Amino acid sequence: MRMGKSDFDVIVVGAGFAGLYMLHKLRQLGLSACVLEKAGDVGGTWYWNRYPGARCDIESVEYSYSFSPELEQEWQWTERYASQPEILRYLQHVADRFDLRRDIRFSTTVAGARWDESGQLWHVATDGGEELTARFCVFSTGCLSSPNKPQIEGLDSFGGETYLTGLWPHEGVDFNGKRVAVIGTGSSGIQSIPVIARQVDRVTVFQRTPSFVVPAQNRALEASELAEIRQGYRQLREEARHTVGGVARGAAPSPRPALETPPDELRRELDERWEFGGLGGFLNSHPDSFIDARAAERIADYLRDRVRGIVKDPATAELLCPTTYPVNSKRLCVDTGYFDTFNRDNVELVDLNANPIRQVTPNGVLAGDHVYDVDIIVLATGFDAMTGSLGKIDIRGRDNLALADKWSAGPRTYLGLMSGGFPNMFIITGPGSPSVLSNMVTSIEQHVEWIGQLLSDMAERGQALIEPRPEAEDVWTTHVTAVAEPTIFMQADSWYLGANVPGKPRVFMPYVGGVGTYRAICDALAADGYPGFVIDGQGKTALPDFFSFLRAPE
Ligand code: FAD
Ligand code: N01
Repeated sequence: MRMGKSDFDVIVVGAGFAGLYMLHKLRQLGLSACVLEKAGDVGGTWYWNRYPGARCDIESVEYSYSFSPELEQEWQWTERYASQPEILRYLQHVADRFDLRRDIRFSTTVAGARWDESGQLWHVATDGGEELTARFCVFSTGCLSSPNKPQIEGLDSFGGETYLTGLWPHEGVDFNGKRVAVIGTGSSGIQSIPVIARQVDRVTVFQRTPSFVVPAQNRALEASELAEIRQGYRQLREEARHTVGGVARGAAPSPRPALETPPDELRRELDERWEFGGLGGFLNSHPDSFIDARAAERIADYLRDRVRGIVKDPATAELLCPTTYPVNSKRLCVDTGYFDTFNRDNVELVDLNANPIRQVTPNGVLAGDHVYDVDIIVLATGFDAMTGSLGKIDIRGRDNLALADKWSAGPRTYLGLMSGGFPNMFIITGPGSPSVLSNMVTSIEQHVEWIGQLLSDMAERGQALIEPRPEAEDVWTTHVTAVAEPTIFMQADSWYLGANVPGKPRVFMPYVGGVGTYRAICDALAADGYPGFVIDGQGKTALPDFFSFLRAPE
């Protein structure tokens, strides 16, 4: 096999949680690596999403790296759910502590990546016209990193200020005394609206679909609590790696299905979960609620009653109650004071189902027959999830195959890690892996470590080239759809399904099989010599065995 000389062993695209750890891992393996990052610094999600109220919804002691026990012991989280500035400081600290910045080129957008068959290299082109080469290419471009600007007539002619939550200005926004429109009531809207409402003259919330929301119950972390967590940190992390959601500190699943629990008892149990707070309280509460819409409805009833108990105006409360999709079929939102915000005099809710936005005028928003004059429009309108950032890069594999063409009917991967026809190219938390259904740091670490192990095994065996077998990719893609099919995830117009982006194929993208199961599958494949992959033209053909891996774990 003829191999050209490359600038680097590996080029990594993106310097968020995934890219930073990938770089550190590659250095540990003795490989030369370069990270290309569009932003001016590290942080990814936490660099871009600086909107007021932004914070994580997985407890920070778990939404953090586990790869370095020293880092784990020395970093002091101040709150149960850290705010965006604190998470960004953490990632900057990681970059400094492991001296990562010297191999990262900031303010560099990757425009294209082309596989060179004769040289067996990736040619990676930047927006500045530079071309770099590497034997391997890792895309850690993020699942929620391509903000969705809605196509609303007149939006660009608005005379005031317009901000996307996912591209928030570094200098902040002065809301003092302003009239503000917030469009969108998913997680970003729900986190930002209460904070914005406290600063402005008036905020008008434009809601198309209400969200199911549970309280964060955020609080300062006591030193004694942190000390206790640190003592058992290794065990906690190990537990998390084998759970469904990548989280070990969440409330345990209920012993009985929701449908078999008497109503009073269910309410008491859900009250406890409400007091526990966060995603950890509700995510695994009743497994039957993920497969049976009637079970989901019982939990939905509880959450709607909570809304009615908080929001004083009954008509507003009803508008804030979701009724058109099952709870958990979209990502549950976690709030601090969201519903109570609607009891303020300076907050108004506009139901876009009754009064659709007709256009944005130079002075405000025309919805139904009413013009809402505003100074600022905040677009909390979400992301082109999982495939958005990859889709903006012209990625060409063997025979000039475009990834965008290959995925035109939906993403096709083996394990969410690789796609056939794109040799030596990896995706971290790609479609087909648990990814956005989990604590993403747990899933990122698992992918980085698995890729690291693979590269190390290949180096040891003198191997240079890897890609999935087409049959393996078919099996996996079918499996990802098959496990999602019977779940309530298929019953909502969610971004998991690409339903929020006009024209995007409707395919359930993340793997619902759970973090622990998925890890067991990946580990079993690695231990068995990577069946399903072609390595240097050779690969185990034992695809029937592959199915036993799908049945073995848990
Ligand atoms: P990102 O952090 O998205 O980083 C990707 C990087 O790639 C970005 O810096 C981007 O600039 C860069 N990039 C993309 N395209 C290019 C290109 N063409 N050229 C160069 N660079 C490029 N997950 C959880 O598990 N728990 C949470 O509590 C949680 N909270 C969240 C809150 C918000 C507001 C959002 C938006 C997401 C949240 N997530 C959460 C998901 C979050 O995205 C992940 O947890 C994690 O931060 C992803 O890290 P990453 O490195 O994979 O991707
Ligand atoms: O985006 P979303 P997000 N006109 O897609 C509305 C993570 N995250 O940024 O549902 C009017 O959930 C849209 O309405 P509808 C987390 O994984 C986590 O809030 O399409 N409205 C919806 O209400 C999350 O799931 C945190 O009818 C329009 C909203 O905009 C993911 O990121 C915080 C519209 C978009 O909601 C995405 O969350 C933030 C239009 N043209 C993000 N277009 C944490 O809490 C869209 N909408 C940790």
